[in-house]
Amino acid sequence: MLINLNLILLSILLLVIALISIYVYSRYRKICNIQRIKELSYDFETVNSILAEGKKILIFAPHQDDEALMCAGVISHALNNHAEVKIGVITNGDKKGRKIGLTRMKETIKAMECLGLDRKNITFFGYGSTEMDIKTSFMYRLFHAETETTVISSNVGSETYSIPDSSEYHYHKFGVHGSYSRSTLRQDLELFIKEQKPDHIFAASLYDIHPDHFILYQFIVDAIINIKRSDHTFSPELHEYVIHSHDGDDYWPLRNLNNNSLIPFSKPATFDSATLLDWEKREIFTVPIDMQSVALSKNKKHIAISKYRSQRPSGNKNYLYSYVKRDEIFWKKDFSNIAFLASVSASSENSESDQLGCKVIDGISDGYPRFPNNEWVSLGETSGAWIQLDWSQAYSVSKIVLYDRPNLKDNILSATLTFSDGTMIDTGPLPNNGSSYEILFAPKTINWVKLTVNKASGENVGLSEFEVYQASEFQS
Ligand SMILES: [Ca+2]
Ligand SMILES: [Ca+2]
Repeated sequence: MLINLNLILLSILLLVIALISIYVYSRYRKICNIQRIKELSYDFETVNSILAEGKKILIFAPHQDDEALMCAGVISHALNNHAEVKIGVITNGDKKGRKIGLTRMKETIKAMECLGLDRKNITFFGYGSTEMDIKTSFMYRLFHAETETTVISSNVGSETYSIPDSSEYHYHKFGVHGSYSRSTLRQDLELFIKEQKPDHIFAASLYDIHPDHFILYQFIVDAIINIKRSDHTFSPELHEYVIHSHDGDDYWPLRNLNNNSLIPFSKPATFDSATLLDWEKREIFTVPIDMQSVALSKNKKHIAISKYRSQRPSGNKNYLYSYVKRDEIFWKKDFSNIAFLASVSASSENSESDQLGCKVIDGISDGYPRFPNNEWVSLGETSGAWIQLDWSQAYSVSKIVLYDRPNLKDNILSATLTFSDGTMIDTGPLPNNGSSYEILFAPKTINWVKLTVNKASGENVGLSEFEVYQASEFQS
């Protein structure tokens, strides 16, 4: 009897030891797996270097939800790293009426709270919003209004507004609602950006097909350049993101498959034909681990997007949730370009079609046919045409980037850069499609540079952009 009892106790003891061993082993495997996944799959190097502690991050959203669709990961990473995050929501998303606009503002606040961003870091600007049709686009009509002060009406009114307990930026600054004119938006944007003095600005791309998006990009670029002209030290990096690609929302972003691992954003089929961006040069921001969960009910970005209830995130074949991806992607623009501080003269310019010499320093390196008013076009000139940048002070420079007119007829085949110190550099043919042509050289101290065309094809030679960069202080 005693032997039997000892045997039973021994068996129970062995069983307990076996169960504990299995438990410890499974925990150990799980920890090892997590560590292996972290080591192998999650590269946060780019993200952490940009969204670093103390950096000022400013995110512009054309409509309420854009801040989460392509920047939820950015916001979360930045907050984790103790960077400063501010969000500016420009339109009220009120194409279907004022009531829905007010609802959408509250949805942004809820979604951002999910990411840990305090309400006080969200600013509503209170401008109008429209469907994608360019002719009726509020931002497009504002940008192309007859004068700076011409007032444009949206679907619901002609002045800025916000939710009752939180005034919009213009009212907050001036005590009155701002009338919808180009000068009012310019004033609001410049004042806001000056106040924030961001190191990094995130904004919808020039190549996003929604007019409210790509026009806002142009307003923001104008604002940055204007600020830089009065404060030369202001050199933020602009990171542009695409929400609505030329593929159309039915096709891009690719919808996520159930029970599958999250995929990265794929290249839109129309990307190379519709944009001058280089897919291979995109910045890849891997989203934080809590946004990588395939169990979407636990995925932090999925949860944040679910707060935009008025946009029916579960409807439309899960369109909005298709922005829950393994990464968020951007293209970087560097505003340390000192050409913005120069005055421009040219051998001739087409003033009738607003294709002036100064368009080589407007921050937009594109032209006809997509953006005809953002390039310099000479009046019937080829070889012999010239354009010159003059500064009121001398700079030590070591890099120039030139952009040919993007049309395939007009092309600079060779040119000479002449510098104020008497030196010269010959260029080869510029890429005909308007992509960048970079010239690096030993630092030279100059106060003007002139590009003279030696040989060209086409009838009206020109440039879409002319960038000049200072030598790094470590160069000699
Ligand atoms: Ca330009
Ligand atoms: Ca060309």
